[in-house]
Amino acid sequence: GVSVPPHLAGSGPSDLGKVSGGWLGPTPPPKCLLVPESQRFDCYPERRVVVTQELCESRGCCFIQSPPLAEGKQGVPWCFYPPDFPSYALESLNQTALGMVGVLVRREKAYYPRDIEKLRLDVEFETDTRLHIKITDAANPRYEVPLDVPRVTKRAENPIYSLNFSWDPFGVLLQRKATGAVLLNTTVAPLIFADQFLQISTSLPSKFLYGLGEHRDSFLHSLDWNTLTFWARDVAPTESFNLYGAHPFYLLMEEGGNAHGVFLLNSNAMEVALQPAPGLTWRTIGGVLDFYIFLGPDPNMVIQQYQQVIGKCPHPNTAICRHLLHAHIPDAQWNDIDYMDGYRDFTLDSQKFTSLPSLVEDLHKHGQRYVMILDAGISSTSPHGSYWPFDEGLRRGLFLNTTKGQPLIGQVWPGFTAFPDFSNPDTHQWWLENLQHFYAHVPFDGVWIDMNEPSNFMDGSEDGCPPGELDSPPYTPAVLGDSLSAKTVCASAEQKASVHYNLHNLYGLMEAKATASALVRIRGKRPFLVSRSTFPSQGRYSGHWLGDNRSHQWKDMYYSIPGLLSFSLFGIPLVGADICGFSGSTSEELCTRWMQLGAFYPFSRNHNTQNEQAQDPTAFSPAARTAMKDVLLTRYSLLPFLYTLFHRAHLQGDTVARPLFFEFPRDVATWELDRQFLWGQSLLVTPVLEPGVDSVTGYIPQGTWYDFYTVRNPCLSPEPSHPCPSLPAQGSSLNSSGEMLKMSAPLEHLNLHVRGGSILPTQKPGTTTGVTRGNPLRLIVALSSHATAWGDLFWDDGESLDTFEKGNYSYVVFNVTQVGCGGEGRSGGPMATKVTIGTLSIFGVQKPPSKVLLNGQEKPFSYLDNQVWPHFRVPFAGRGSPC
Ligand SMILES: *[C@@H]1O[C@H](CO)[C@@H](O)[C@H](O)[C@H]1NC(C)=O
Ligand SMILES: *[C@@H]1O[C@H](CO)[C@@H](O)[C@H](O)[C@H]1NC(C)=O
Ligand SMILES: *[C@@H]1O[C@H](CO)[C@@H](O)[C@H](O)[C@H]1NC(C)=O
Ligand SMILES: *[C@@H]1O[C@H](CO)[C@@H](O)[C@H](O)[C@H]1NC(C)=O
Ligand SMILES: *[C@@H]1O[C@H](CO)[C@@H](O)[C@H](O)[C@H]1NC(C)=O
Ligand SMILES: *[C@@H]1O[C@H](CO)[C@@H](O)[C@H](O)[C@H]1NC(C)=O
Ligand SMILES: CC(=O)N[C@H]1CO[C@H](CO)[C@@H](O)[C@@H]1O
Repeated sequence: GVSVPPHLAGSGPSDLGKVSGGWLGPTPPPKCLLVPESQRFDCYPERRVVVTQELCESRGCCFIQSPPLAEGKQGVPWCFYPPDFPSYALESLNQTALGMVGVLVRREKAYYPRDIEKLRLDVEFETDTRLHIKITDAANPRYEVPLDVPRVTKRAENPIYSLNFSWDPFGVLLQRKATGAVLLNTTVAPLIFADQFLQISTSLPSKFLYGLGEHRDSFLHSLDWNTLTFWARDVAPTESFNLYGAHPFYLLMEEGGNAHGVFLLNSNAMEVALQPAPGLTWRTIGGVLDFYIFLGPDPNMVIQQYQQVIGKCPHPNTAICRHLLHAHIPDAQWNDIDYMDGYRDFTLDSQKFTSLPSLVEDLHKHGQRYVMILDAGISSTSPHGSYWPFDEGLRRGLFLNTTKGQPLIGQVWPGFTAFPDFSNPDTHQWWLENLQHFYAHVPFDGVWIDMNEPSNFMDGSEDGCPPGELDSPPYTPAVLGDSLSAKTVCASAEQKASVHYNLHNLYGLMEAKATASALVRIRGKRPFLVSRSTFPSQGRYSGHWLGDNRSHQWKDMYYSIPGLLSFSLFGIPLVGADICGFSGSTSEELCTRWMQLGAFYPFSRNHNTQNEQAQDPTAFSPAARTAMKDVLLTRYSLLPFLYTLFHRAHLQGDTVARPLFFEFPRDVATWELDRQFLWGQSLLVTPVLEPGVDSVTGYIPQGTWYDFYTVRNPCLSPEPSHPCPSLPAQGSSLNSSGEMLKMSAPLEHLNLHVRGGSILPTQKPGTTTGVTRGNPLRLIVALSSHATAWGDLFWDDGESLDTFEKGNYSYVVFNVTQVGCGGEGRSGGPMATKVTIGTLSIFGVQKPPSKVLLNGQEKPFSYLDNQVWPHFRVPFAGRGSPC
């Protein structure tokens, strides 16, 4: 049975003094003193109240005051759960086809209103590496996020985990069979499941925890009493605030290098409290507790398994290489809201932007693209008498309503605005029609959707928000502004699928879904879309830029790397920050360094605000301009490699920009690194992130690494010339035992290293992706210490829909062994003939070869400084040998 703590019997605000029976005064009860500080789970998380002994004891919790910390700092909670705090008990547990179903019963009320007495527990052993645990109200349906997770029909046969329950109090115990590591133990604190307060805590097997976005933080989160809040919010990225998107997913590294991930599928306002136990508490104010747990065992596999649930990104399109016009390497012109008439979506400023249609036509003639912004809010006032988007949206009833059934009016850039309800399928049709009308004038190639948290310059609406438990819930997570309606719409706003309270964090996802499908309908090609607000599964529809950061701060540039890596974990590989920063004025040094880093953002775009120092390459000195141009050309030369990484992301959920520990999970030294990252398995990027230096210290994991510039040098001339132009001296490869190295990094230089054992497909860069794509391939072979190397290439036309599904692509595997090298095309189709290998460079060859054969025929070659580059050019289709 449940043991009822004596101090709870008959407790109520009126008999506080009595029930405490000896609590008041200096000595807390022994059971409270028994709880070590790191294990104290917060019983009074309300941040706007300084908890007193009375308040704490009214909840039946232990109160031990510790010295106050600096303003805004959290520490050991003063009010925490005693070990015997009442929780649920597991009453029955029956087998089902996929797992188990159980009943949880609470016999003792907790302290939030509408405690749910009886819960249903569903456990599904979905795969050998994936477990699904759901806890919900046994009697009444509750809001659930409509994510179409592929159904599993067969119970996992040999799970690599074992699951046990504690019956009373109820708790989940999850272990990795191979190591016995306890991944979850939820008996560490009581389970609470009230209508608007759901809380579950667990111990963690280590302190190496990542994910939990969107936040501005180091990649590795601190577990030193750190609370992260999830509620989509428009604010300049700031440490410890809830930001634009919500991703309740974490990845954790276990001792020995295994990894697991946990995803809570819940869209309500939420927070996660981390503590040094190490422990974690999920606290959400609605929905259900719906967990997916991924057992890896390596971090790459965790992310792949996560994407089997939330979905993978679509096929890449060539838009992964966009750049601002005015740069010497224009690929795409973007427009912020300035192109609009009065900042109203789907309009054109008739003074300054009359020529936009012909500009776009001109861009297209030169193989360039045009991408414009759309804001979520639709102007509700029409200075010209009529404004179709609003008038028609109103007529069809497509906007968020107030509780009185009127469109909710807030304020954004155009002034008063209504907010489209993207949870309504009719809104998708109306959105498509709006885009079609605009496309008829301006044939855009992609869209970036902004202000879709949704952002509102007013709190709630022009009339505020009505009283009630949606806008003023019993518990409000630690959101910026202390209110759910801070700089957004009222939580009580009505939407087709539910109340905004449940849908807020899904707004950007639902808008992205509508926009991506409209783009496909209009253009018949792969959609190009980036969104500011995001939620799990967003990667299927859009990429993400990391918001509006500051041009004058070096730390903003650093934070873009943790941001990049976190979104890789979230299954949104198309991600990048505004290069050189958005607001504030940049400097030449910062902008040069940022261009170098930004050239390796999967989504690479320079974006500035108005009335600040220009920051495109032409705004700077010739030296800076050259450095910027060089690094952008380097990016373009790597397009085939990057494109192939995106293909693998689409196919199996691989990451593109990757933390070092994904490749070296057993090397603990890599677990904290977030000032460097990899492209795929094999290209290490070590940017300079501080002013006034000409060197950078970075970690070089164990193995052979080659300096990228020495590697590519002989191969970038238009035709291989013989003998090759002067080469840098030897020493371009290094064998690391896994160490921090100081590397030269003058302003014009970005450190890039190619991992031994890899083959990178590259191309001579052109001024646009289109021009680049027409050039023959140059294969860079970086031999391992065993003289082997491997690489692959995916190639198609870069924009048609479903090329992979239709088989209209080339996929070539390159494999170098000690006996020779070969390539194998795994599939064909008309695109296969388009791949031509122009140059091959083999790096790390210890002595000159006697001859080089191509399909049995001897070919001339050059050898210098451990590099061999045969001279030939071969159109490559299907099986055969390019070398
Ligand atoms: C488990 O089975 C028993 C006996 O058939 C039944 O009474 C109980 O309701 C079942 N519990 C659940 C959660 O289905
Ligand atoms: C969990 O249950 C399995 C059997 O399913 C058992 O082998 C294991 O020892 C149990 N673990 C714990 C911690 O009770
Ligand atoms: C789970 O946590 C409880 C409470 O802290 C503890 O007593 C128990 O030993 C833990 N179980 C395991 C298997 O770690
Ligand atoms: C909002 O109100 C309009 C009428 O003003 C109605 O047509 C529409 O269905 C309402 N939408 C929702 C989600 O209640
Ligand atoms: C295959 O791709 C090529 C290149 O874009 C295109 O011209 C052709 O129409 C495509 N064929 C099919 C069957 O889709
Ligand atoms: C490369 O070729 C060797 C020898 O044929 C083979 O053993 C190896 O599996 C191949 N590697 C890959 C990744 O295809
Ligand atoms: C500090 C700073 O520059 N903040 C700005 C960041 O960008 C937003 C726009 O989204 C501005 O409103 C902030 O003032």
